[in-house]
Amino acid sequence: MGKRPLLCVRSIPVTNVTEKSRAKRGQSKKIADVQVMLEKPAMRVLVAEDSVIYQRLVGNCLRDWGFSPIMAKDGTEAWQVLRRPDAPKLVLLDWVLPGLDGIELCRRIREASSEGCYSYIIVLTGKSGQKEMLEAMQAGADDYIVKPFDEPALRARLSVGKRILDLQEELVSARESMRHAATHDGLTGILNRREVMLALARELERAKRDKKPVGIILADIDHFKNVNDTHGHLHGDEALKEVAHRLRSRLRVYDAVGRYGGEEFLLILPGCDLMNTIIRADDLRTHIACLPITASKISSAITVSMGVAVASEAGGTDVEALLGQADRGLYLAKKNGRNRVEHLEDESVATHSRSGTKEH
Ligand code: GH3
Ligand code: MG
Ligand code: MG
Ligand code: MG
Repeated sequence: MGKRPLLCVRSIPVTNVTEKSRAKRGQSKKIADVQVMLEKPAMRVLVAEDSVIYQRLVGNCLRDWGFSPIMAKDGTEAWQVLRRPDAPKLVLLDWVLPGLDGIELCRRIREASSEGCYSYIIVLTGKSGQKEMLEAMQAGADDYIVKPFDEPALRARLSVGKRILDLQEELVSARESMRHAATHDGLTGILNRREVMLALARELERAKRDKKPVGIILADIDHFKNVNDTHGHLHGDEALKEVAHRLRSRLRVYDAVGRYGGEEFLLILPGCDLMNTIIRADDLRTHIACLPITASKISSAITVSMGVAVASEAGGTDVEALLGQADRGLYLAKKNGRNRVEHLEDESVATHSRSGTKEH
């Protein structure tokens, strides 16, 4: 295999066109812009290399092959880049480097690697012995190439690394989608029942520890059967999505909302005492009732009834007792005319309530 001269001016191949080179070839900017948007960004490669000659040689090769090189001239600089959250995953390490050497970098990368975050390491070195190769692989390298290298060989090994990293990215995103599907409601996108119950149990534990209250709201759409019967199930689905959206839009980051049942929602408001919980529930109720829900050219006026309950800062309230209290509040809200918020102290008749303008 013929060796290329160490330093040369390279032409940019068609597979790695930049906006500038496209313009040079007379393509219209508009088409180029669209293509740039569709192309996946070039994979970034960290190159730890102290020789200026090899830095330029490897850098030029990588750019020609559609990669985006990030150069580090010593081991310390390389490690700084690798510790960033957006560090390149494909890594090309010289062995002998000022500061940390390539083998130490391999060890550190492997020690620091977390789940779903694999780096593919190629050691590119002048050391040609089998013993050294074994040492590098045992330190965590995935591949080993001896300098001076053949370009096609380096390109081939880089494409293997890229293929493995692309595959890993697909697996991670498939796992994330599965995790999301298992914890979220498919229709509304909010937490599913199991997950919102787990969130509630967690919040109660935390509140007990921090001696803070937790408010909950059980919200149920009024006469939802009528909505389905009058406008069809598809409109009903859209209404459910919109109610979930309106509920979610008013939450703070540490609040949670989940689909508790068919047309019932559970909201968790950490740190909210009874008065705050009632005020926030009434704000949500108004936010849903104030504008009709429109989907597929059909508009329907949707209201919700709500029962609230609060686990006090003294602790000792369990999930079941809290939900039972909110459920009794909800029952009372329905009984008292719907589109309203109720809180029922114990099982007595003492109530706090807020209601909308119209009764149903
Ligand atoms: P109330 O004010 O007493 O709560 O009356 P309601 O009609 O809302 O209550 P009911 O329990 O009689 O009916 C609930 C309805 O919610 C019936 C059911 O078909 C509908 N529902 C539950 N889940 C879904 C869903 O995912 N999509 C649609 N479109 N409807 C649903
Ligand atoms: Mg070196
Ligand atoms: Mg219901
Ligand atoms: Mg209902």
